[in-house]
Order: sequence, then C-alpha cells, then structure tokens
Amino acid sequence: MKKAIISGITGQDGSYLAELLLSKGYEVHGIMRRISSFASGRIDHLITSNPNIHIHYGDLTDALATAGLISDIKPDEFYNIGAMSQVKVSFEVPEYTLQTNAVGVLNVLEAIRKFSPQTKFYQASSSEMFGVPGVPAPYNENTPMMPQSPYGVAKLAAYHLTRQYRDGYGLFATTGILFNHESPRRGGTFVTKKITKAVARIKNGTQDSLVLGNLDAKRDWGWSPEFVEAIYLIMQQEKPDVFVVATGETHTIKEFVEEAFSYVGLNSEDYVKIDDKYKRPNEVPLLLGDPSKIKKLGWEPKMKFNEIVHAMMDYDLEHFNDNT
Ligand code: NAP
Ligand code: F7E
Repeated sequence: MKKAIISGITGQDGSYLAELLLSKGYEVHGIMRRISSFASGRIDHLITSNPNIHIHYGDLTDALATAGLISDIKPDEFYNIGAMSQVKVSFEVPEYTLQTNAVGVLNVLEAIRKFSPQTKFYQASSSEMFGVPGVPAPYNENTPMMPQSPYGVAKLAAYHLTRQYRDGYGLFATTGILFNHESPRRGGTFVTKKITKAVARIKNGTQDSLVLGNLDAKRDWGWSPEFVEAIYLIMQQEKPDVFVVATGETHTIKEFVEEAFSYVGLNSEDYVKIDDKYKRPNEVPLLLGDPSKIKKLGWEPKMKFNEIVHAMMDYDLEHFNDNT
C-alpha cells in the first residue's frame, strides 16, 4: 500500500485529492491545523468511513512537527497543498504568508532531503506567479514571472526552492502551475463562491445585494476535481518537471456574475454593488493558461465555464443557509 502525506487536506483541493488517493488504494496521512472550531468539514465523510485516512495535527510553519511526520511515516509521496491561499489577505498578513507559503515549503523539502530522500514531492504552484505587464497571454511554463502580491512572491520563492532541491539534491521535486479552479467546496471568500452563495441567498430572499471589487479582471477558471487528477498525474511521471494546468479559456468576473444571476432568472444589475475595499493594491488583470504540455500526458479539462457556474449554483441553491 502506497503512503502519501497531504498538507492542506482540509481545503478544497486537499479534500478532493484525499478522495482520489484513497480510491487508488493509498494510505493517506493528512496534516490539519489546530483551530478553535471544527476544520474538517470537507473530509469528515472520509474520516468516518475510511480506515486508510489518518489525520495529524501540524502546521507548515512548524519545522520540527513537519520533520517528525516525514521521518516517522517516510511517505512515498508528499503533496504540499497547504497554503495561505487568499491573495487579498496576503497584502494584510505578508509575513505570515511568506512563512507558510515559502519557508513552510523549505521546511518540507529539508525534512525530505534529510530524513526521507526517496519521497516524491509535489508543490502547489500558482498562476499568481505570473503578472508581467504587457506579456501576451496565454502563459506557459516558459512565460516570465513577476508576481503582484505577497502571495505570488511567496509561491515564486517556493517554486524556485522546489527547482533548486530537484537540481541540487536530485530529489523528485515536481510542480504544477495551476490556474484558478473552483467547485462547491471552494472557500467562501473567493470570488466565485462569494457570487454563487450570494445569488442563491438573493434568490431565496435571505440577502439583498452582492458587493464586489474589480469586475474587469479575467480568470481562467477550471474544475477542482479535474485539477487534482492533473496533480496526481504530474506526480506519477518518471521525472520531476513543471506543468501548467489550465483550461485555455478566460472570462471576466462580470461574466461569472451575469451567468450566475441569469441561471436563476435574475438581472445582476439590480443587485450588484461595488466597494473599493474588495480591490487590491496590485491586481493581475488577466490570467489565461496554455495547458499544451500537460495535455500531452493525456490530461484534458472537461468542465466548461457555464457548467462550472451552474454546478456551483445548484449546490448553493440547495445549501444557501450553510455557513461555508
Ligand atoms: P484552500 O481551500 O484555501 O486550502 C488551503 C489548505 O491549506 C487548508 O487545508 C488550510 O487549512 C491549509 N493551511 C493554511 N495555512 C496552513 C499552515 N500554516 N500549515 C498547514 N496548513 C495550512 O486552498 P485550495 O484552493 O484548496 O488550494 C490548494 C493549494 O493550491 C494552495 O497551496 C493554493 O495556494 C494553491 N493554488 C490554488 C489555486 C485555486 O484556484 N484553488 C490555484 C493555484 C494554486 P485550514 O483549513 O485550517 O485553513
Ligand atoms: O479573485 C476579483 C479579484 O480571490 C479573483 C486563489 O485560489 O487563484 C485564486 O486567486 C478575481 C480577482 O482568486 C472580488 O480582484 C472582484 O481579480 O477568487 P479570487 P485569485 O485572487 O485569482 C490563484 C490562481 C491562486 O493561486 C489563489 O490561491 O476576482 N474580485 N471582487 C474579487 N475577489 C474576491 N475574493 N472578492 C471580491 O469581492
């Protein structure tokens, strides 16, 4: 039985990845932070039904705890999915963001190098590492990077640490540069989930309006369950490498808003308000990825933009009162 550690198992991608690995017969070890409320909502259905999942308290900023887990478990694969993943929040907590998303990654790589060098390592890189003004889209593995947020800067540091441990120490340290990907399990502060939840509540009469920031930014939105399949595929290659994972299609926030409102027969102009507090000091105005390289491995994005909006809407129409 193969053993995998997943940091960030309580998040959107970590929960889908845990399902995928368990379905493939893995023993899955998840790292969960201790917080003052219950954090395991996305994986409770696995914890209560599957004896092959094991949860350990930890934190990427705690180098000793991370090293202890890696040296005890000596996993075949370590998926570093955990991160402070909110770009807007990274402007408010830049030091913590760097500690978790950059130094935290270093902690994992060092522990693998010292205590379990045969462990394969996956780093969750991000399209927020791009952002050079004027560089024509779509972006691929060779596009220059110039992040516009502390989040992106930290992810770029981690991307280079992954490369350096791959080249310098011969570790199987691999990475996917994932563009935005969504699902009903998306956290409520990200724009897609904020929109679908609000539209469901407006439709059901429990909310009056939807307040947003920049509606003109464009994002390449994919489907999280498909993107974790790409992560798994990247980890199964013979050699560690870098792969862009994207759909190759981009839409404005406004288009997402209009699609969600029209799905329930409402006009977005009657409900949407703009507040500058949701705008960022620096913005990446356009994200559009070129997934040609990973497509050569047989991966293909299937869910289309409209289908993603509708699937999230269907979920939120049913669960509009949930506190997620
Ligand atoms: P998410 O839902 O916010 O999940 C993040 C996970 O990281 C959660 O389990 C969170 O735990 C955990 N975490 C946060 N800080 C931590 C720390 N200090 N130590 C250990 N764990 C910590 O994010 P996601 O959308 O699944 O994204 C997964 C990964 O892909 C992240 O690294 C993100 O930066 C990256 N990424 C995401 C996208 C996207 O569009 N979704 C695109 C590119 C890259 P709690 O539950 O306790 O908060
Ligand atoms: O913002 C605009 C905002 O927070 C998308 C993370 O998974 O993908 C994600 O980062 C866009 C931005 O995601 C609101 O200005 C307008 O242009 O949903 P988001 P993100 O910042 O693109 C990347 C690839 C990651 O790696 C990250 O981990 O929407 N926007 N109004 C708004 N955004 C939010 N959150 N809230 C608003 O009210």
